[in-house]
Formats: sequence, C-alpha cells, structure tokens
Amino acid sequence: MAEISSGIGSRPELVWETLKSGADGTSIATVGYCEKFLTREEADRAFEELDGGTSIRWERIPIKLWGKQMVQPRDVAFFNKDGKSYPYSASVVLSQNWFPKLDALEKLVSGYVGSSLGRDDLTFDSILCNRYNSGSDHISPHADDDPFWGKEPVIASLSLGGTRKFNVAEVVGPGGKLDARGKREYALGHGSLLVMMGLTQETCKHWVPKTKDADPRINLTMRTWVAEEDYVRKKKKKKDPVRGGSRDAKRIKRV
Ligand SMILES: O=C(O)CCC(=O)C(=O)O
Repeated sequence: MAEISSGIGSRPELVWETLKSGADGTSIATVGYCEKFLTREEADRAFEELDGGTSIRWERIPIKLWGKQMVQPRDVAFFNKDGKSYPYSASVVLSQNWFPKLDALEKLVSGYVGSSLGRDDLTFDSILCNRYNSGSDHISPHADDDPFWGKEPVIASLSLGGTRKFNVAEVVGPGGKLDARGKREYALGHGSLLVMMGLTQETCKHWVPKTKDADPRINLTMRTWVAEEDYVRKKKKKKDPVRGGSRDAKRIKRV
C-alpha cells in the first residue's frame, strides 16, 4: 500500500489505560488507543480497497442460537499467513490468501505497537476482519481467549468506516457477569487503533453493541498464533479463573 506512510514516528502516540490492576498495583489488563492512527486519506483508501476490492471474500457464519438456525450479525473473513483455519463460534473460518494491502497494514500496525511496547519483534500473522453493514450488525460480549492466541495476547484492532461504540468490561461473577460500572467505552472511528494486552482476554469481555444509525464499518483485528505445542499444553491445564472449570470444555460462543 504505497499510499500508507511507514513513518511510525510521525503518528500520534498510543495512549495506554489500565482496565484492571493486580494486588501489587501493576496493570494486568491494559488497553491502548490512538484515535487518529491513520490519516483521513490513508483510512479512506484502505476502506475502499478492503470493501470494494476482490481480495476479501466476506461470509456470514451460520449459527444456532436457542435452537434456532440463524447467521451471525456481521460479515467475517480470516487471514493467516500459514493458511491455518480459525475454529470460530462452533464453526470454522477458512483462511483466505494474505494479500499485499493487508501485509502493508499489518507491518504498519505491528511496527507502531511494537515500538510503543519496546518489542521490535512484534508481528501479527493472523487477521480477523469484521464488516458491519448497518447499525444492527454487532458483536456480543466475548473474549478472544482461544488457546492458540496465547496466554497474554497483544491484539490490535484497526477500524475503518463508520464510527461504532466499543465496550470493554471486567468479568466479575459467574455466568460471565460484567462490571457495568467499570465499563470503558471507546468511539472507534475511521482510522483509529485500539490494542488489548496483558490479561484483558482472560479477565474482561468486549463487544460492539447494536446502534440506531451507522455507516458501514470494517474492523481488522490482528493477532499472533502461538506455537501449537504451547497451546496444546496450556489447553490441557487451563482453568477459567473467573467462571471456574475448564475454559475449553465450554466453547465461548461469539454472536
Ligand atoms: O469490531 C470490533 O471493533 C471488535 C471485533 C472483535 O471484538 C473481534 O473480532 O473479536
């Protein structure tokens, strides 16, 4: 994407916020946010290319909810550099071919986030794209805590198109009860970047609620697939700290 400048230094700063602190006061669930990560021109061009081009095949995943067959209320497309498929909400999303525009955006985002974290080695090999065509398209509270994203994943989320609310709240009780008073709300606009890290996926849930009116929006969530031996080993032992029991026994349903 020649139009996107790789100049990380010229971009506004990524501002970090603690969602949850440990007993010693250190941040264990952290969110970073940059409202104007891409310039207006960069964001316009990226939106056009991802929305109108032929590189992405959008699909609506069929789901069964309360015994009824329906489709997820948004389009998705998944990309993994090694062609791995994503076992997703009781379905499987096949990886599509990684393409140059996606690669340019990934390099830009990983370079920027890596430099903020002092991690020059940060790269994302997987990108889940969501397209919300209208205000009724949404994603319900969930965590990106699949074992193959690792224990404390860095997940970077680039937004293009219509502004949507993005909420994140701590899970404070059984059945996934959320801390409504401590909920954080971000208005994710065209060209904004949000990053979740630390134990955010283990201790919190995030969602994009329905809204009355909204322009079409595309979101790219960039993640890193950890080595299989790591997550297979973790999968066997992992206990859900909040909800109790094994997390892998109950597949988290993303609607
Ligand atoms: O669209 C967004 O901002 C969030 C997407 C998301 O939560 C996900 O893909 O897991």
